[in-house]
Amino acid sequence: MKLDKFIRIVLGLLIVVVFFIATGALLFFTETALNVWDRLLEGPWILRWGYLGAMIALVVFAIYLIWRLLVRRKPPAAGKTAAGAPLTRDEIEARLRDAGAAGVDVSDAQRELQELASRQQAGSIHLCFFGEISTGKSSLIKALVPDADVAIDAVGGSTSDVRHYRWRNSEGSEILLTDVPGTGGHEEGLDDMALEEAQRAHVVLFVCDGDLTRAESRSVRHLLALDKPLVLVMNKSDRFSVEEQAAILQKLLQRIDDMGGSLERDKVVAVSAGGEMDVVRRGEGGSERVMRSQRPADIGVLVVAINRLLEDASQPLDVRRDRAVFRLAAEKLADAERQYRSQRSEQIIRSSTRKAVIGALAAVSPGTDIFIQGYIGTAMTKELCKLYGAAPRDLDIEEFLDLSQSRVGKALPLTLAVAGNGLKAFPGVGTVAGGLVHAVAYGLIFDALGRSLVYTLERHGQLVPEEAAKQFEEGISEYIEAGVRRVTRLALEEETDAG
Ligand SMILES: Nc1nc2c(ncn2[C@@H]2O[C@H](COP(=O)(O)OP(=O)(O)OP(=O)(O)O)[C@@H](O)[C@H]2O)c(=O)[nH]1
Ligand SMILES: [Mg+2]
Repeated sequence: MKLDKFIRIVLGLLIVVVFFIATGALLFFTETALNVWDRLLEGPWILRWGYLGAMIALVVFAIYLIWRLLVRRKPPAAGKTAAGAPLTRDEIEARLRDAGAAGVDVSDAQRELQELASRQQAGSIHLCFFGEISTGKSSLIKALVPDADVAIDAVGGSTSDVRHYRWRNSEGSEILLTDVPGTGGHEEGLDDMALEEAQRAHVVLFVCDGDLTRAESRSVRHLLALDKPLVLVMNKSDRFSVEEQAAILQKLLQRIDDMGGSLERDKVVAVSAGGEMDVVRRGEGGSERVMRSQRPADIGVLVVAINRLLEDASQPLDVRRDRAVFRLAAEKLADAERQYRSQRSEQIIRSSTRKAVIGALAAVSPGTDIFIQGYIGTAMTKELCKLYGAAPRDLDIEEFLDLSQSRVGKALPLTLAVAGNGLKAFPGVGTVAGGLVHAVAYGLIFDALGRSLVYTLERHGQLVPEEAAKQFEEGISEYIEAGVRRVTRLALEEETDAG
């Protein structure tokens, strides 16, 4: 109670003091301003207006500085088009130029555009047969182009690369049929190879041999999302009765509908590519011989569906194909950018960790704060943010480093222990000196700081100080365990260099 009253008296006195100071300041400034104004009135008009102009400029500059300091900057749009908006050639080329200038390896994405250019020049229509392994894609091509040397096998995975076959339809147009490896096999990379080729084609013939499996549904959904003109081909229909075939086709149409796609009835067809089968021939005297024989093919409806699609002028096949390739190039660019960022961030973290270790080795009485909140911490944070296209305010950087610093205290004993053990585990290190243990510990903390920052930048695309510091706190023991050998080796290198 007493204390409460005391505080109130002190506050009262404080208000009185502030009142006097404020009144004094007001009188002082008013007098000075009036004085200046009187003198300005006596002087030439140019001086008056120049003075006023300078005052306004100062106020505007001060407001600008405060705005920069306090108002959060929006993360840069970094060339992202609004979701769903189709990319144009100019957009993708501009992105490639920017990324290339920044040091990203854009060759994969560039190759897509070159391939597109050469296909545009050749002017042929590309049809890609796409589907799960062993559904009969190669057999369908063989049925369309009987002279072609197509690999067909009952054992899945008979097609392991991309091949193009020339087919002349009844109209006399030259069409390129693309055979790709079936998806869902075990060999790595083949699914991607097939999907990329499907994206490059004008039309995709999705081959299945019954109702869609879960994986097939996923592929079809993906192709529909890419706005690919599709024909759904149910092959091996010889295994089903006419009624069963009708039921399967109905089911397929229903599935496309459920996916939110639309496919006309004549774009879902049941065919039989034929394929090969073993036939047992009985010779004279009861001897049996197994012969390979060709099943008769029945692909008339497929040919009709293809011809209709190519004749349909409402389907701007070239425009849709180009767009799909631009999107594919953009995906490849995004992959290259991810890879570039991961390599560059590793370099940045390593070099900052090295500086922290060198600093700690040189320090007389080391303390983590001089590193984390000091020059090395700020420089690393800025560099990593810049790499991820984040433009944080200086205040955010400071806040992140402050918050992280307050978490270091708790983690330091553990870090020192891990550093000590790490050094002991290294062959050839004799008695472990305290300074070296500290240097490894600080290096580890830096390493963890950099990695947690990269983790949050990857997720948020900008520096959210609380998030990044939380990630640092939660992940520090894991990062330290993972980095101990690397950082210890680095510290030992530096120590030998220095010694
Ligand atoms: N019953 C029947 N079997 C077929 C038909 N078409 C193909 N087959 C058989 O299905 C098997 C696979 O045929 P492929 O043409 O190699 O299949 P694919 O889709 O190219 O296979 P991958 O290249 O491995 O993905 C072979 O044993 C063919 O004989 C058909 O219409 N009916
Ligand atoms: Mg094949």
